[in-house]
Amino acid sequence: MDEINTGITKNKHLLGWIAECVKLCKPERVWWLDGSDADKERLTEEAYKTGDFLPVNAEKHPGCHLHRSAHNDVARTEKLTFICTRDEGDCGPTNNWMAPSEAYPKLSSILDGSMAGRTMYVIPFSMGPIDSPARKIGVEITDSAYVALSMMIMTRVGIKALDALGDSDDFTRCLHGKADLHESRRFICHFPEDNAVWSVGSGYGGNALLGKKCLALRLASWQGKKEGWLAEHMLITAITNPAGKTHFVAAAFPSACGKTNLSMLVPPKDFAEKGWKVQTLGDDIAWIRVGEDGRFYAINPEAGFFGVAPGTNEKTNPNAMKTISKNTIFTNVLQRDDGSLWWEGHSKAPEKGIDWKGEEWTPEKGSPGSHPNSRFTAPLSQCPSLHDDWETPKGVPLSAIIFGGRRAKLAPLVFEAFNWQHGTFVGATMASETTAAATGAVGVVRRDPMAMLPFIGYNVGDYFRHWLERGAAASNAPKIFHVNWFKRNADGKYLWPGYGENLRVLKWIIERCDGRISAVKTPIGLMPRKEDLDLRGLDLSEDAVEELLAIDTQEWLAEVESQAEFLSKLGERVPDEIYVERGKLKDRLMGNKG
Ligand code: SAT
Ligand code: MN
Repeated sequence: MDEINTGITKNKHLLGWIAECVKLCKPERVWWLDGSDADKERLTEEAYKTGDFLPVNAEKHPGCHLHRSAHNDVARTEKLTFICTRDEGDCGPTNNWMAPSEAYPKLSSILDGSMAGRTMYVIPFSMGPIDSPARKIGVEITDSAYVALSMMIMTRVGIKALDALGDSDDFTRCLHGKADLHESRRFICHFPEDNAVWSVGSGYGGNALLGKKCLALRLASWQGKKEGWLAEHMLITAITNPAGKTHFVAAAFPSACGKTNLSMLVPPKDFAEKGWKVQTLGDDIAWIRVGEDGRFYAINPEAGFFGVAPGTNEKTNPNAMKTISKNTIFTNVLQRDDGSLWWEGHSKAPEKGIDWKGEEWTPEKGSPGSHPNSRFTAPLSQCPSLHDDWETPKGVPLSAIIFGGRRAKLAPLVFEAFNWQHGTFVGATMASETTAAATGAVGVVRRDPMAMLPFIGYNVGDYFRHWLERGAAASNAPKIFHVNWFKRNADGKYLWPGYGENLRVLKWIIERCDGRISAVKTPIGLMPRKEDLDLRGLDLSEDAVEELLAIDTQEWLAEVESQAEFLSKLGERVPDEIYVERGKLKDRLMGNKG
């Protein structure tokens, strides 16, 4: 059998596992990624041969490539995602469970011979800076050149990861095969007890770039529970005030709710003039440990952005536009006649083009030209707003954790939790309208604890317990807040302008962290008064501000009932503290002292 870059490791655990996978998948060739530029170039050529990459206008998009996925393979498929623990109780009610004894044979039979005539790429990678004590090594096997090249952007790949691994057996075994991409043969299976992920039948990001959601959230959350840290679906950003003081904050929003935009926020003009600065450290995942000083320290385990293209433009996110101006893989966007790329919300629609399905498109066609979950994959290092400490081994200290979602009603613009336990309850019961990042109905309100519903790799009750314990272990835990940029008025119009203006809310948040501004106690938490928010220069009516900060007691009482219904489905491991907080919220709403 043909082999490329053999001999780059002597690690017998790794060699033994690769030999097993070769025996099962029967590829024509094995290609070990060494992570060099030359390797990347050869692999890119290969991706053009296999059709994984399509050429784009190289003047407008230097170093960029277009990928079109199978039409049935455009988002994460949560229904086909499984946690395979020996005991079903450890998986818990929010995940699909499959016994390992069922999963291994089932996926083996699909993978058996599935790489015949194809290349098996072996990708050693690190999640987290190589020199960080928090980093984890994985090795992904895949038969997709698109996946291999995406991993080279999203993670730290090659010899450096192998060197970090040395002779150790401590790496995540990530086996990915496209097989025939048929949904009836698509499974994304996690084996936390074996530190392994097997994924078949999909080439889509979250299903196939196994370092991302599979390793860095589902398996990492399990490992974090055992080792005393948190793996969270959070962006990390740095906010510096005119006095030069920087606060790092992490924020958890569900997929496609603006984490990338918030992490790259550009301050409104008057804020920028005064010296406010926002810098980016990550847009999707944070690994958080309690430091010796009792603060929470966060690293971004990723090295790239896998962001939603539609809606991204010079106004909504100029930093993202610069980040993706070169060396970027675009998936399922539209191609104009001149080979340049376009998506809904990019700019004026072209008169015609080739849509994400590879078909001729005109605006009159009535279907989107780019898929609503079309994506860009770009290196973090290209982000103009990148913070200098983005790779600092011990991570950055967090002042605040922010939860948020899309809610047309109910949740006000911002509130602060009374304390860690209350904040954990706020995160545990948060809800959001669904988006195109996962298959299924869009726009339906669903509970999404800590924006982690699809990513908690173990029993959700144990996860809440872990949150409570981590907070208790930190003498200086961050303050917890909840935001909602998406509240609408009776006519269905957004009340808040969003984007750069969100800094006005972040300003209140960090002033709270500094103890420099007061808040009013309301039944749901601590809130700014109208005059506490810096809204100068913003064209917002008094009524709108009032609506944004309003709390409708009847709606909230209904919310508390709906929270109870949700919690009742989560099983016996939900800590009492969560129920206690719910009871207190209800009492406060009913006018009792909380
Ligand atoms: O799951 S992905 O990482 O592909 C995108 C998302 O849903 O956040
Ligand atoms: Mn995400």
